[in-house]
Amino acid sequence: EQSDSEAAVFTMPSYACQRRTTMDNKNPILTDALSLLAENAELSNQDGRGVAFRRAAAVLKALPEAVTSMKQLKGLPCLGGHSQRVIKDILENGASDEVQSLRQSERYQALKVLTGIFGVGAKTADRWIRDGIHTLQQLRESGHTLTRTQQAGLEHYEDLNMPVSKAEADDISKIVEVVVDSVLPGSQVALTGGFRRGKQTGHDVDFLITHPEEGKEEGLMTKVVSLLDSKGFLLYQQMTRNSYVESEDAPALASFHMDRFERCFSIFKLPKDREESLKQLGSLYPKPAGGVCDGRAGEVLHRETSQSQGSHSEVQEEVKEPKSWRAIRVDLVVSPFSQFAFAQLGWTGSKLFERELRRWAGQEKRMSLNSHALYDSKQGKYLQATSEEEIFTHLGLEFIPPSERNA
Ligand code: TTP
Ligand code: MN
Ligand code: MN
Ligand code: MN
Repeated sequence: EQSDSEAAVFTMPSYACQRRTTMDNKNPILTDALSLLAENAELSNQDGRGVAFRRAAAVLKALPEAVTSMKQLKGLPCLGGHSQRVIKDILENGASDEVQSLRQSERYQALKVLTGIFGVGAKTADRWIRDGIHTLQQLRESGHTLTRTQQAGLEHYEDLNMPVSKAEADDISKIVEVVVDSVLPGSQVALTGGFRRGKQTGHDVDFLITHPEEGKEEGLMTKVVSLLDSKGFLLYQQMTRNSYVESEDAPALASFHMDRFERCFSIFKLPKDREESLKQLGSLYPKPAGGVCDGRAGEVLHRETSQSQGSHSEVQEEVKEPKSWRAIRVDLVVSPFSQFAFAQLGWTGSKLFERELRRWAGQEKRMSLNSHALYDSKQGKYLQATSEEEIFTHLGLEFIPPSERNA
């Protein structure tokens, strides 16, 4: 029997990018509570408080075992008074009153519902709530003008709020690979974001696309998106241009932190039946003889199609057929090959891990890191890298693989 005085006292470095955080969280009740406080702060435009709660949650996510007593925490960084109070409440009473009442509050629930619409952020949701709008029904009846993005978000609300499975992410990967390869043979498509960190579900699927010959990737996004669209795979798409130019001088901070790749925020229309995806790819698949084929696309053909079995045997005229597809958020990013390592590091996440990497770079190394480049202010020059490992080395950090960036 371990008494309080014998329980291990934890220690850890203060930046999340100095720690290994797997998906195996030993303190989910504590971290859920702190994450909810963080989310509420973010939704209330209190970003500073939000980050503080995110950092506290991340410290607990990195612990090797469950916390049993407050004494174990005294050597840990990033645990402010408020976070400690919440942890103490949960350890002593099994729950935090503050978190419970927040979770049940009308305002929090309305914020969740409204920001659950693709294209609606905290500011918009807050404005609507002040206009008395708390539900989707009230929003629809309000006559508020919605952006094109918000209209799509509202239309596909249910699907987009259903977690994306790894199997669905893999199905979309195949489609994107076939389409990208047919537009520009030799291109590389990499799954990034949460799925690269080993998550089993996500709110979207993130892809990074490049080509080993620098410059060949220019204009690629437009072609990929129009081919996806013409094959019937897109319900919505919003493209933005690449405007990143490396400057000889120290980059202006504001613009340096903005991501400037060719990118596309989209909503995919994924057939539930995988055979249907193949039919939709049509002549792109299988590859015409002599075309470049890396063999991976071939897997699509041999996948199980259990969902489709028997679904066409009986047609009842009066019963509405269940929807044969599902809407899924997909982010596509095109990166020049020379920036690919930075793009990969910047888009793999987690968001807190990214934020901490940039904070480490600035505060500890006088460097600026973004998804394009690493600038060293002391040497007055950009540092090149062809792998994530090299970037960690430039930053004086031990390499942390994607599966351990779940801060
Ligand atoms: P997300 O897709 O939002 O998050 P995620 O993949 O970690 O988790 P989820 O399952 O909820 O999808 O973002 C992925 C990474 O992309 C994140 O580390 C931040 C980065 N990113 C940018 O660099 N620029 C951007 O404009 C956006 C939206 C994300
Ligand atoms: Mn994602
Ligand atoms: Mn997300
Ligand atoms: Mn994303």
